[in-house]
Amino acid sequence: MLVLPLMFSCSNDVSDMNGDASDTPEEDIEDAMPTDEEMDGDSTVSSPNILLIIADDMGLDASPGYTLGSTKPNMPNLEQMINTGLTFTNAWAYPTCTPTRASILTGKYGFRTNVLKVDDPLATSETSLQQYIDNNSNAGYSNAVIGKWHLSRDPDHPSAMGIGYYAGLLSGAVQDYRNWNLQEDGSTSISTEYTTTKFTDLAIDWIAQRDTPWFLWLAYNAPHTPFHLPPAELHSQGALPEDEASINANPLPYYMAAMEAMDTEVGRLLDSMSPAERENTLIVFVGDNGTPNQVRQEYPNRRVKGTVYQGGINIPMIVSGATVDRMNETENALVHVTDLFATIADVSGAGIVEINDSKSIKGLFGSTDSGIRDFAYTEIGNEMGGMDITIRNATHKYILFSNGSEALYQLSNDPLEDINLLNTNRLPLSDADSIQRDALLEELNSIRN
Ligand SMILES: [Ca+2]
Repeated sequence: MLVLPLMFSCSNDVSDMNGDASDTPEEDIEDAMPTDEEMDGDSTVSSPNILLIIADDMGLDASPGYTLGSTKPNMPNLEQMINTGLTFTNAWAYPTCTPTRASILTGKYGFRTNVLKVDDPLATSETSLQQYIDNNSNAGYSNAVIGKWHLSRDPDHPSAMGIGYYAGLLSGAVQDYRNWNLQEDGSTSISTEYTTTKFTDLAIDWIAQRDTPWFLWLAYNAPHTPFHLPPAELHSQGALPEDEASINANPLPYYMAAMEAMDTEVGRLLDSMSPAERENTLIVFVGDNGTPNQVRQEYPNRRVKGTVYQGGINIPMIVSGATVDRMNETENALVHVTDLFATIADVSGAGIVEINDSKSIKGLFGSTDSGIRDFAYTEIGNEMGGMDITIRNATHKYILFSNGSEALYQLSNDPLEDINLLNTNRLPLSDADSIQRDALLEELNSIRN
């Protein structure tokens, strides 16, 4: 009989819950010893540039390349990435911004870093992906983070985490996309440029100055709220009314417009690169969490951003460019945003394929036959110190909510989680479902203990 701890409490200090910049002492990253493998040993590409594009609150139902959702933005540049790359259908993130970003940056689940919900600050004692590459790759990568940080409000935090150049938005959102606090090199100014355009300009300028391989983490705050009408030349949604009542009455076209504007600007960024540089660049496009409730399409009400239901955690992930040989293919393997740490380190020649909670998915870029994960895990903390946690395998998904209630879904038949197999009117479980639940609980215990 499996024994599952029913309540996993977050150990967050209360003083850290309001998003200030205080550091919490944390366990250090466990050193994973790099092997002596040659850099790029299994690739024909030499030290590719790495462009990680993070979209903010772009759910699967709003993403080109995914069947869910009937209204899609016009995103020709993302569609080009899909047509020339690999689309992951079972990528999981955290349900909100901050823990997803922390898990990419550290390769660790949130329960290990105490970054479990929005505004939890990431301790500077953690080793960032950029520091890891600096310490373990001989390729001389330069790195930058441009755009939304949301891992601390301390202007010096990106630098303390080993980011070579940081410019963008420290906090989780702007009040106005055309009037916002721009942070650059530790100093703050007011920018009246459209954020998506400004982040793109900063990225173009930074890339143009590189003379070594580079890793750019480009985190747009689009299409996060506030819903708004972007500059007309950047989108195809037309001259929508801009008053708040109209936007609130029907936010979907504004949400679409913000994604289209992002895509237009991504196109401008890619066009700024020489053909050779672009060819030698791996592009990872990923959403940070699911769809906001106001603009959800097929997901049930309130089973969206902020929850561990599929609408909160199943996010778009598309890889294309250097090191990606599979063209216009979809991949159903289970992956987690935490895996981007090991994947990007692997691509950079750091000599690892697994570290902390992170497993490199680079093998999938060229081949279908690599089982990276039998299980995927994620979680979300709440203000009361509790957390909802979930784990899935190829067919089933188990959720343990902070109040102790449980759910089990057969995702392979029930992708929108209509039928909780643990509802009393459904019990007892079939033998087959029971075996799946036990396997999920066993793995959950293994992760958490
Ligand atoms: Ca987000």
